[in-house]
Amino acid sequence: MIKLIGMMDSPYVRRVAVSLELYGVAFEIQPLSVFSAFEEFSQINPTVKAPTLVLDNGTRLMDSSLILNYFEAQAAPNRRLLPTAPDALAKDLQTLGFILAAAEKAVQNVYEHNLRPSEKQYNPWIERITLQLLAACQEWDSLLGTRSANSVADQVAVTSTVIWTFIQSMIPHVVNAGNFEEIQAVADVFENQGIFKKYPFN
Ligand SMILES: N[C@@H](CCC(=O)N[C@@H](CS)C(=O)NCC(=O)O)C(=O)O
Repeated sequence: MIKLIGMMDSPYVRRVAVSLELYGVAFEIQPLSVFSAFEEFSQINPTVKAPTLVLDNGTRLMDSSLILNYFEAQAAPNRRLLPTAPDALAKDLQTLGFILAAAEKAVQNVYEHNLRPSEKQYNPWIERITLQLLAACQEWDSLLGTRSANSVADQVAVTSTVIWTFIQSMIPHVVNAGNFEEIQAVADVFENQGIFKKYPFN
């Protein structure tokens, strides 16, 4: 059975779990923390990056987008989460790029505050990543505003929802939800759906 290694407090792990459900792929989760289970995790993947996905033949995939590429490539047409037409695909990849940039900057912000002692924090760096995070959210919100409302989950909806929930759970004081109505509206629709509830952020 395919194994997904990582915990649902990682939006990248959650993104893969929800997507695998939507693809109809059977998998089991091994909920190892990249921090408290470092040793055990490193025996599966010495770089200790979540998500790590282990295929039945032992091949280890990592980086959520690479993992999803693998499954998107073999999804039946009615299960695909990305369009195939080049223009529509480019549009969705553009949106995903801004969402993932926001995710990266949000995770950097969380690590900066949670992993580094307060006397060692470097404010110019925090200011830089905050500017980048807010710029990414602005682009992300505008691009969502150009899509027609849809309650059928695709990759943009999945990624937008899990990253937004992560940001609003971890650093709501940095990213004011009231300024990003389109992103909030998408999250409100999808967090109420069964597949997202099956893999709650925690
Ligand atoms: N670009 C990667 C990011 C994955 C990532 O940074 N995961 C975090 C958990 S949220 C992690 O592995 N942190 C431990 C570390 O970087 O040492 C992806 O899309 O999978």
